[in-house]
Amino acid sequence: MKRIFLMFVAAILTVGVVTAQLKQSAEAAKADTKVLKTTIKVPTIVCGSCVTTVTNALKKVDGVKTAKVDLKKKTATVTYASTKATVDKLEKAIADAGYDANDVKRNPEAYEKLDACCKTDEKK
Ligand SMILES: [Cu+2]
Repeated sequence: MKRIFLMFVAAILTVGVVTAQLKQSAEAAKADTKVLKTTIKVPTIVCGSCVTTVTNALKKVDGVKTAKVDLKKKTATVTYASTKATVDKLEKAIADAGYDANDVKRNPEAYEKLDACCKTDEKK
C-alpha cells in the first residue's frame, strides 16, 4: 500500500515538472518572436487595384501583422512575426500575385490574370 502511495506521489511530481518545463519553453518561444518590419519595392504597381491586390496577398502570408502599400513610392511596408514569415516569403507572395517584388520577378501566369489597367507592359 505504501508503495502504491509513493508511486502516486512520484507520478504527480513528474507531471508537475513536465508541465513547468513545457510552460518555460513556450515562454521562451514567445520571447524569441520579434515583430520585424521591412519595406519591399513593388515597382510595377500602377493603380488602386494593384495596391489592393498586393495588400491582400501580403495579409494572407502567415505571420503578417500589417501591410501597407504606397502607390506613389511604389513600396510595400510590412510588419511580421520573425518566427513565421520571412522577406523571401513576402516577396514570393507578391510575385505570385503578379507583381515584381525587390529582385523577385512576378509570376507570369498571375500577371496575365490581372485587370487590364494593372498590366504595365502595354503602357510602356
Ligand atoms: Cu492596377
